[in-house]
Amino acid sequence: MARGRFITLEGIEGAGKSTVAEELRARLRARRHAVCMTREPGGTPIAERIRQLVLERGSEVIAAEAEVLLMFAARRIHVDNLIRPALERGDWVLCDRYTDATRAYQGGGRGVSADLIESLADAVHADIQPDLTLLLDVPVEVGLARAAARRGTTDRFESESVAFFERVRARYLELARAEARIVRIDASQPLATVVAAVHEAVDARLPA
Ligand code: Z5A
Repeated sequence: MARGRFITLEGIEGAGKSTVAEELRARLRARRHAVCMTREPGGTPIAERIRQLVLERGSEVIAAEAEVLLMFAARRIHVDNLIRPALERGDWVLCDRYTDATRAYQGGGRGVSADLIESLADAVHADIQPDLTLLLDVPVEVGLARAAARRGTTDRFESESVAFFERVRARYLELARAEARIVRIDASQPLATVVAAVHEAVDARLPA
């Protein structure tokens, strides 16, 4: 059995990752691929418990380095229990956020050193790298307005400043310039145009 394909979706909040992932899943299924859709932090019962810890707002300080360690702990559990087995069975895995989110949020947003993040990435999932990353890029004000229109309460990230999200977006754009695996898509366009660009990128990079 050939290894499946691993596609990650990235971007600031409200960029449209979950919406686009659903559209992509439907298209891949119509092409008879087995698809496993998942998200980070989370994706397995224990990793989802870590997600809750890291997103909920509380009185205890969670230092940026502690946040990085929690993200990678959840990621290792997710990789071992869900992502690697799915790829080994030949599934296409669609993951809403992965290590680029740590690079952008903890690295760009919070200033954690790239050396620490890269050494953890190497230790945690050296053998599991995305085949393709779709960076849904929107101006911060667009992403935040979309997210605010839909939201109930705010979590630890959603309550961050505009300046924080500008740093996150800037790091994502730097990563896209540096890595051929990452395709930047202008996600401020109408949804149908964004979805068409995503399908085109997948067809071009990962031909059946
Ligand atoms: N995080 C981290 O810090 N480090 C890490 O390593 C990882 C994560 C893995 C998880 O949040 C938080 O964890 C995240 C980063 C941090 N926090 N933030 N910010 P999440 O992934 O659960 O939540 P999110 O990224 O904030 O998701 P979101 O707000 O749901 O965004 P989205 O999935 O990209 O957007 P959406 O739900 O598909 O769309 C939002 C709305 O816009 C919705 O009403 C859509 O109908 C609408 N939409 C979508 N596309 C369009 C277009 N093209 N036009 C108009 N309207 C649109």
